[in-house]
Amino acid sequence: MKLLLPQWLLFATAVLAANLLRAKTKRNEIIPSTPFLGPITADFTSSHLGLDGPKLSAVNSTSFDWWYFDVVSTDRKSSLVVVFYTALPSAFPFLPASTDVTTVGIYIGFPNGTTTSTYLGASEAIVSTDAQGSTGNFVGTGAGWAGAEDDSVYEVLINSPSNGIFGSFNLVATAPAHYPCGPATIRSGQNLEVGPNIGWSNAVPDAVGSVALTVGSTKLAFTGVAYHDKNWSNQPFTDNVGSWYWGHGHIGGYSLVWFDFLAVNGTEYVSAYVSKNNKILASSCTPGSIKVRPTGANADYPPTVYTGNPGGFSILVDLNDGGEMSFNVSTDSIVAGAAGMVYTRWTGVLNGSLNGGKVMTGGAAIFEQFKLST
Ligand SMILES: *[C@@H]1O[C@H](CO)[C@@H](O)[C@H](O)[C@H]1NC(C)=O
Ligand SMILES: *[C@@H]1O[C@H](CO)[C@@H](O)[C@H](O)[C@H]1NC(C)=O
Ligand SMILES: *[C@@H]1O[C@H](CO)[C@@H](O)[C@H](O)[C@H]1NC(C)=O
Ligand SMILES: *[C@@H]1O[C@H](CO)[C@@H](O)[C@H](O)[C@H]1NC(C)=O
Ligand SMILES: *[C@@H]1O[C@H](CO)[C@@H](O)[C@H](O)[C@H]1NC(C)=O
Ligand SMILES: CC(=O)N[C@H]1CO[C@H](CO)[C@@H](O)[C@@H]1O
Repeated sequence: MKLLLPQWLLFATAVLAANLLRAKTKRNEIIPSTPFLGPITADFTSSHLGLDGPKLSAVNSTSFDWWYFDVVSTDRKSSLVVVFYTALPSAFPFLPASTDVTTVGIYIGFPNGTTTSTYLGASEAIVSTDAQGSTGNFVGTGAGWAGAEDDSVYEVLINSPSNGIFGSFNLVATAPAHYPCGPATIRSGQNLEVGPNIGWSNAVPDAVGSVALTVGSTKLAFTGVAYHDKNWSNQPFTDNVGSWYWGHGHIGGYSLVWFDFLAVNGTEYVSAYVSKNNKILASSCTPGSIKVRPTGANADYPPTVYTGNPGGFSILVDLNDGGEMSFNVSTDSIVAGAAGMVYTRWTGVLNGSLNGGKVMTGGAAIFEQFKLST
């Protein structure tokens, strides 16, 4: 029997169903600027929703959760990194001394080589999760972000009169989201630990980024290779990280994200990601699926706190179809860092080659190294 329902009723039912689903997928969380006193829990398992949402039940003084956005200009001369931290220095020691859990970090690389870092303390953070995307307001800083529910576009806004920083940073995704061990779409129940107790989800592995900022009397406007992810843990960062190499870049239509790290006991953990034309070619945490090693000067592996900064990195990635990609990146400009070079972030040139074929040159990358072992 055929049910004959008026068009308007069908439409109304569809709208109602969509709204019910929305109400279910939308969640608001308020993260105070003071730490929670007591034990918290971290979410290390994916569900079909909430990829970019808060991952801690609350933030205490030994846990962290943050949202990271970056972009390097196509000519690699300018860069911008904005991190929305919910963490104290007792959990992530590379933060400036502060008693605020909710802090925005703004790191700017100007075309003349000058770099600046600015930290803004928020009175609280309000983060709402909508399906796989999120939107955050770090109250009182004038800074926040807004993301689409499918992670396809993000916008970071800064309006900080006290620091003279105003403007926007837009990201239009060109590569599908992923978790440490696979595409974000495949299934729920994936392990979100990129290494023991270090959670990672990568909502935007690659994007076209557009920056329009005013910093004091300087106008900084550029487009480039952009990215957004988040990290979290229920334990202090240095309890679990011996060293790590992380970075992302774009070359010849390929989007690359690398992660290769050593736990404090020396065990290596990796995550490989390559996509092209919005199609994932590699997304794996299988040991050996990616190998990142320092090159040039100070290419000692494993690195220690005493090792100088390397000249670059070589990155070998196994593709799902059995092929292999080789990339080299050079440490051209330091855009952020901590004393003693235990932490350094660079921008540089990315070259790449598929199955030993013609070398594609002149890509842009932004990448970092932590080396905390003695
Ligand atoms: C924070 O939570 C973790 C995980 O439950 C717990 O081990 C730790 O002791 C807590 N830290 C503080 C300072 O209460
Ligand atoms: C580089 O550019 C920044 C931003 O415009 C400016 O503040 C700084 O003075 C410049 N530095 C030099 C050495 O010209
Ligand atoms: C290092 O720690 C991890 C996680 O606790 C464990 O699985 C691994 O076996 C340890 N490796 C060594 C060499 O002790
Ligand atoms: C990339 O290729 C260019 C052109 O061949 C070369 O000059 C440069 O050194 C290469 N950079 C890296 C990181 O391999
Ligand atoms: C990377 O550098 C290595 C060592 O110099 C070289 O063998 C390889 O061909 C390079 N690959 C690319 C894509 O530049
Ligand atoms: C893989 C990973 O953990 N990535 C992020 C973790 O935090 C650092 C520091 O903010 C970011 O640079 C990484 O993108």
